[in-house]
Amino acid sequence: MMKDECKLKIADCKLQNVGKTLRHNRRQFSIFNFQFAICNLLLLLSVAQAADERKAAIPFDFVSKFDDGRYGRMVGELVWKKLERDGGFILPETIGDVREYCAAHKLSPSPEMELEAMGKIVREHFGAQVGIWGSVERVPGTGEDAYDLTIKCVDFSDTRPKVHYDVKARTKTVSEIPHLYVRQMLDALKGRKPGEVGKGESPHPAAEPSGPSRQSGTDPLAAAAEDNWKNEPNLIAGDFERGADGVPAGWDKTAGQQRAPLGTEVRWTTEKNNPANRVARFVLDKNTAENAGVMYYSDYFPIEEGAKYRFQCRWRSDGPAVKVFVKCYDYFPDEARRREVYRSQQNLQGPGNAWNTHAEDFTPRHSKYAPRWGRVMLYAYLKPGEVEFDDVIVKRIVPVSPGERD
Ligand SMILES: [Ca+2]
Repeated sequence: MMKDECKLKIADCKLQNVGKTLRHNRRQFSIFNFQFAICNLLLLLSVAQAADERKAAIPFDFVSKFDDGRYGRMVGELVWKKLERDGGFILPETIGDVREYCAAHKLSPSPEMELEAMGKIVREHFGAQVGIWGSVERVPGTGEDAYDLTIKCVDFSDTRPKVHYDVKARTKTVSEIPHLYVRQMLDALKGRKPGEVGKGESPHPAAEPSGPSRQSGTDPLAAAAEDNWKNEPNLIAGDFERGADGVPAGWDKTAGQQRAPLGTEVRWTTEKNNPANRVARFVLDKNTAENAGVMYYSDYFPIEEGAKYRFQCRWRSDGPAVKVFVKCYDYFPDEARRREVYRSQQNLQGPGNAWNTHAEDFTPRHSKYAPRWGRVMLYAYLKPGEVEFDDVIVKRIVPVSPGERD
């Protein structure tokens, strides 16, 4: 009985491996059904490989100790995307599959690992031939663009591994990672001369935007920022759904220049014509609109200097002009208080009497002080009328390095 269980486990393992190989070959073998899969494991493996002579390549998350692997995952993702666009290799469906498998089997590929051990991971665990791995660490005390980068790309098809690329470098700008080193690595792997254009590559890579942007289609780092935008927690309570005593959770008890209690210039109430949704409503008379306007603050939330954040909100105005300030503060012990050292001023534009969505990125910085907390100030002025705000979001979309931390 024990023996049978053991055999069953081994068979199960093999099946899982075949499943993995099949996934690698999904485009060619999507028509294979389970019935066929169980008929002969070995035959299937050889058929699959004979039908597709491309090698299987596994990009791993890069090590980045400085931020618990966040940046390393972005670089791994970047390599995966470039490989996919470049074509020519069988790839895991997502790098997330590689990540999960490594976590489940306690595998942590790093540049320090012996090639033999790495080959075992690539060949035996993933049934693949080529492994791409490395590390990316921020250089403390230098500008935000300096990283110590190690990239290794090795083909383990034969008993003697073939090293296609093994480079250690310190970057001058972040864009060198995709546009210089990952590109060189791909050229080396594909046996291209440097500068020969790969499939899906821009012939003028230097002209591509280097930083994350909302047009993430061409830049894998930007795509990682968009993933963070989806998955990171909101730093403020922005939906105005919860609260007590007429004050929404996560926001000030008072509003406006006179710091008046909520209920007049700013009201925590339901959306007009939609009692199921709660919003923050500003009500401006002519005098207030033409003078100080009305401002309303969120609570403080922690921020890190040098990280990139995205602010977003929905708003609707029947007259007043609308701005948002994300103000960031350092602590001044001599004054025993926080003081504003950075602000992102955002001018919201859109048709009147309609819900608009505004989104804008910002990176808190100060040459001398360290912005540590942020808070959102919603602001309306210029013309009398009413403004509703809802779904305010602030998320960190690109992490910061410890080189800039205290
Ligand atoms: Ca709401």
